[in-house]
Amino acid sequence: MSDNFPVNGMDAVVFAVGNAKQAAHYYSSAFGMRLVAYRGPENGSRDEVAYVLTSGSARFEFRASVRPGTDLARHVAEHGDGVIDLAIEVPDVEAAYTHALAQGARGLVEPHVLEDDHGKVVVAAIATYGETRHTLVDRSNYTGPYLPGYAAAKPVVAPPDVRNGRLFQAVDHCVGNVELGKMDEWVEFYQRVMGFTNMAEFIGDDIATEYSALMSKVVADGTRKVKFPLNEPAISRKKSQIDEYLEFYGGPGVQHIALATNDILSTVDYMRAAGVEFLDTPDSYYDDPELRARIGEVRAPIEELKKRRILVDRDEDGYLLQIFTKPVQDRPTVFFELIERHGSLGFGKGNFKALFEAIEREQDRRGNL
Ligand code: TYF
Ligand code: FE
Repeated sequence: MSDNFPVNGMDAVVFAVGNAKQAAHYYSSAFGMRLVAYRGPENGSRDEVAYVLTSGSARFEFRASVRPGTDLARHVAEHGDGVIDLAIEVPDVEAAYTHALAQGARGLVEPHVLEDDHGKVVVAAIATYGETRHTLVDRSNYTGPYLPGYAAAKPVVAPPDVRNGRLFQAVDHCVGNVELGKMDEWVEFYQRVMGFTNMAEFIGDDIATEYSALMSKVVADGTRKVKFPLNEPAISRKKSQIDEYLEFYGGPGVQHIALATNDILSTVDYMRAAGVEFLDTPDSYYDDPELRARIGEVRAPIEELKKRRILVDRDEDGYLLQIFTKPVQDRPTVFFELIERHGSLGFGKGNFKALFEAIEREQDRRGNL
């Protein structure tokens, strides 16, 4: 099968925030990330600062405006802290961009070359849901810390004292929330523009009306390195968690970023000790004999998972361990997932009920009707 839109993987998750200096500290101290690059007034960026942090192959950039009246300042005023760009690494930016536009994508930045002493990077950008974009990046001829215009930076805190000195090693998937009735349009967008295909896991009407108040489908590239679940609200008794997001974010946007770890137990311990809040799971989840029978043997005793509120799911390919943070900014919008996969390619279908009940308890605490 010919691939009109080959991808190498996620390049970066770019956040617009009110205070990038403090965000860089939080993601260093609580997520164990390593500051690698900086851009700001000191090196010719008049209006914006940017801090770039990595953990394995995962790369986050935090951008903030240093003066009023910029588009970044407007974005943060409107949406709060959030994700503005899911940048994708591609082998040929020009070809990917041309194909995307021919398939009806809206171009935001024409392909162009950025250059400095470390080499060349080719970038372009297309629009996706809400104000979110996909920058397309080819950094195969570049050796600098991030992009031309960014200077190498020194870590702000010591690396976490865990195996490999990091808490996670990759971005597993990035989830978008879109408006009621729009999920299928965006699924179709990724199929048409990027040649992505539907993965088996989805939340349809049946599950939605029973307890989740959302519908969800997953699209992925052929190699499954880039996975984008898409959610839309479903009509339900109470306000859907997706409606709550859309209201507080002010439109569609990125809901959660899942981070792949190979030691979820020590990662959760570290992040909790650093002050990150995770969704709670009732004891009944772990004491349920049906769950115990279904998940069988996993690499850690159930008691250890229960202590940390880590969820388990098993399917025909294997199992996964996962846990979700509470929203990480003032608005009930963006949150993170930690996921440790042992064969399973899924998203924790067996946990949807327990997870959505936990999210709803948090919604109730915020006064959701
Ligand atoms: O990415 C997923 O599909 C899982 C489950 O609002 C999920 O992490 C789906 C929707 C949602 C929260 C989690
Ligand atoms: Fe997820």
